Amino acid sequence: MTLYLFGLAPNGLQSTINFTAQELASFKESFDAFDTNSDGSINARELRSLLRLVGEHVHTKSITDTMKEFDTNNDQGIDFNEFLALANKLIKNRTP
Ligand SMILES: [Ca+2]
Ligand SMILES: [Ca+2]
Repeated sequence: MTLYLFGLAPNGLQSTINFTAQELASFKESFDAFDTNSDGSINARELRSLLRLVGEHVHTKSITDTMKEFDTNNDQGIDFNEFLALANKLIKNRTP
């Protein structure tokens, strides 16, 4: 089973992200694990531990940039939909 999610890209650009239900479930688990204060979104501090764990550079600038790039509704947090777009990018980086 594959789910198709549309409209996650910034600036209204349409993107297609294909994840299986199993992947989605594991992303939800990761999301909950990183959302340490359980407010339903990943803030800059939580994003920092996330990026560190996946081995991305963790300069303050890259945290800010990543936050800016994926926080499409500008509420200073990465909600689950925004997190999926981030996960999609991280996966693409790993498997060219
Ligand atoms: Ca949080
Ligand atoms: Ca957001």
